Amino acid sequence: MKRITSFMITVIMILQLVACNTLPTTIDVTLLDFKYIPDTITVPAGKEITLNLKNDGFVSHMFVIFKLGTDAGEKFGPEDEANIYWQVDEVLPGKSLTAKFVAPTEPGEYYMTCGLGGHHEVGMVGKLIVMDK
Ligand SMILES: [Cu+2]
Repeated sequence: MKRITSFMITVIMILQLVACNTLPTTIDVTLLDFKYIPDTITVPAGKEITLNLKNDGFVSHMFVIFKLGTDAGEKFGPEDEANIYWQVDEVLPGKSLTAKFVAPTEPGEYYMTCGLGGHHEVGMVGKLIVMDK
């Protein structure tokens, strides 16, 4: 019984290791009016992330990641600038863009939104989940 238990623990540890190592560093996100698909992305902490953004909407969109523990509150505005971790300024409608950023080293759930006029307010938000490598 003890042998089976330690075997199971080993299997679980290996599975966790495999799961962690397979966290993607290339992410595809489609921008629509007014949402991100997917709206939750998971990346490994501290790794360089390649973000492929495709705007299938009729208006421009941004991709803004906030610092841990901050969000845009009710309304996105200039007062939020200090809380921005990283951003893509603008993806024009019908266009694609690839950008790279280094994921935060601190694991957690980071708030994402679109900083263009009123998009945050109509729910163009998402979540970046940073996991320990
Ligand atoms: Cu937008």
